[in-house]
Amino acid sequence: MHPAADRIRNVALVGHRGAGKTSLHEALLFEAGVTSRLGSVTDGTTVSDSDADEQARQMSISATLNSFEWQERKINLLDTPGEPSFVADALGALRVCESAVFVVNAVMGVEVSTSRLWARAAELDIARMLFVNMLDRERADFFRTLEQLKKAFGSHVVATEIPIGAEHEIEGVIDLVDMKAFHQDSADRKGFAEMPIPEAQADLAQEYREKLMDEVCEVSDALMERYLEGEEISHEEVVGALKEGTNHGEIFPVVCGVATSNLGTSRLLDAIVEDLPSPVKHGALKVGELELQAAEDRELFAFVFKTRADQFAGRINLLRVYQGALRADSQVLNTRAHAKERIGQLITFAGKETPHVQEFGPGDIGAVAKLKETRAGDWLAARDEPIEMPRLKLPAPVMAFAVEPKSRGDEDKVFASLRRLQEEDPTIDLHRDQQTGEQIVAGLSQVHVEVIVDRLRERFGVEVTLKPPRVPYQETIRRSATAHGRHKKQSGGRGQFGDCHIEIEPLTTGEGFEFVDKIKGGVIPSSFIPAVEKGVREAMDSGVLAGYPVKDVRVRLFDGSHHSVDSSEIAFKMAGIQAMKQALEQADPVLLEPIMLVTLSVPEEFVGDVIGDLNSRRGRPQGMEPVGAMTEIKAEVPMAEMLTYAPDLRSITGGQGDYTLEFLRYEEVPGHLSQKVVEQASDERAAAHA
Ligand SMILES: Nc1nc2c(ncn2[C@@H]2O[C@H](COP(=O)(O)OP(=O)(O)O)[C@@H](O)[C@H]2O)c(=O)[nH]1
Ligand SMILES: [Mg+2]
Repeated sequence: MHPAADRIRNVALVGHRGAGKTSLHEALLFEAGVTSRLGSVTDGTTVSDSDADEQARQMSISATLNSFEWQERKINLLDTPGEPSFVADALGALRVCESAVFVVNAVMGVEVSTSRLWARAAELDIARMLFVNMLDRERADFFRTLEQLKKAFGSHVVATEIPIGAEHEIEGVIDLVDMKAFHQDSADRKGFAEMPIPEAQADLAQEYREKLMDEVCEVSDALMERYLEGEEISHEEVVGALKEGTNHGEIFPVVCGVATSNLGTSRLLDAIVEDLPSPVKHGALKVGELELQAAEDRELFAFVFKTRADQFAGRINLLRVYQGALRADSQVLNTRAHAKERIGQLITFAGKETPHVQEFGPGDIGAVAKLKETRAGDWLAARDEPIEMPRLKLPAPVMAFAVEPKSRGDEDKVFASLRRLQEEDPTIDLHRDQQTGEQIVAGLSQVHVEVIVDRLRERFGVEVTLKPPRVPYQETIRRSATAHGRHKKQSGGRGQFGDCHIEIEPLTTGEGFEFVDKIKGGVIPSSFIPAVEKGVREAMDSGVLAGYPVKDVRVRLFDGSHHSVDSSEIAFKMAGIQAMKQALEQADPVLLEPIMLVTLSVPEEFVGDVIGDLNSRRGRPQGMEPVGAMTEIKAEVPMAEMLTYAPDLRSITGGQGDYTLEFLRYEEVPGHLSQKVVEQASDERAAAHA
């Protein structure tokens, strides 16, 4: 019916943007016979990156799943985006796989995302293998890259093959386990034929064979002893130890090739099957009290790791079965919504085809369409069991834009479509601007938000314009002050009366808000005190300087009075607002701005220009270090100076620089700049009321 769990390999292709993951994914599908032609990223003809925006930008934005057979195993292969703005999909994919193949560019070596994703894979404790790609390129160097990898990820990174030839003369590889050489039969660009180890490389091969054996024998003491005594270690023993070591993160095998000419891919497929663990071998998944085992005879638990919204096809959920089996035409429970879901068809992906299957067994990964409630992060189970996957640590959305529909009346459609895109991308934040009422879309970067706009158009047919991002300023106070608020109205019948005295004082940054009730003798009845607090909070939503939210203030309510007939909640709330506004005016209010940590990766020759530019943006460089062929620069820069940085960095570095932003903290805006923000806010208010 479905493949046995020990015959499944779930593998994520991860790495820095441009290392060749999508091309490798394409080559693996071609090699496995899923497709009959090798597509290319430059022509926009690959199976993965099939979205129009991915083709236009020549970069992967979503994870793509394809399933196929190799050596009687089922491989579920996930191509993932390397661009940091779309890291959610890469992390989501890593989480449901036992293993990852890190794709590394043999010219650039270890890059920023390579290291970051490595750290996440280590946290998730998954088996890792590396594919050194682009050996055909000028200045590509397998051995230099290997040394870099060892330096970055430790001595357990070890080559199981080395290339024959280099750059445009790359021909094939030497397998260090069997000490056999293979070259590509260039006629059909498929498969590998055995050849004698070239004379000139015999010594080199022997040297690297020994390095491999040193690592492999470390896996078991018994093996090491025999190895040191010069005993023969059999092929089976080497393969067994390699697999054991890889599964436990004690060995990280390195293979190599050229994705775009399908060189080395059949050997990579062999290595995936032989060295990487199956769901059974990798062991149970502990989630809270539950221990999920990839076993047939247990009840179903399947985790939805990705949702894709589509105007026509509806919602497609990608899921991983951890235990039991998921059947077509069955009923399961969504444990978050506590609701039944009808499972219709089960879908797999194989190139352009989407064959349906009757069942996904334990350990398998596949898709299901048209579920009502279910979305990424949910569990589908046989019964309503409280189960929650630990949350992914994702970067915070720091780049906000206001979106406006191009045609009036499309507001609801825009919002509904944004909501659906948010379902598939947890790093999107949607909210309304308190002051302007504008719909704000925040993402991880400018490119991220631009992609969201493209998707609104392509998938939902709505056109929007982006307005320059706004900085989420805040306000706070620098000293204490007291104030009196009194709301009194006498108009005919019953009047209104509320009266309060408050004192406010600064809290340390990040403490937020504290309300202390110091009323004695019931001068304000306790039933009205929450109303005063409500008023105070409302006044804090929009500060007295420029209308930004007020933070880090303690408010002490210490006196007041009431009237037995005329007092009401609304009257005390009004008094609270009044008192707070007055108090803020007198407490030396200041404007705060978000400070970001910007991490840049640029070629060395641009470092000077990039730092100079950061200085002109009030940036404070924090350090610099070489990472592979690039230099990584860290600097603290106010968000206000980084709003449209992407095109500037692109022009400084000729498109070769990358950056990410991370929120650090709020800091006071320098006086002259603060004045500008205050003036701008008052102009905007004037315009809104005109
Ligand atoms: N010469 C050469 N180019 C490659 C190779 N692999 C990928 N490329 C090219 O490098 C670019 C980035 O590849 P892509 O697969 O999109 O990288 P990804 O971002 O890791 O998915 C594309 O233009 C590919 O055609 C390779 O092995 N050799
Ligand atoms: Mg890609």
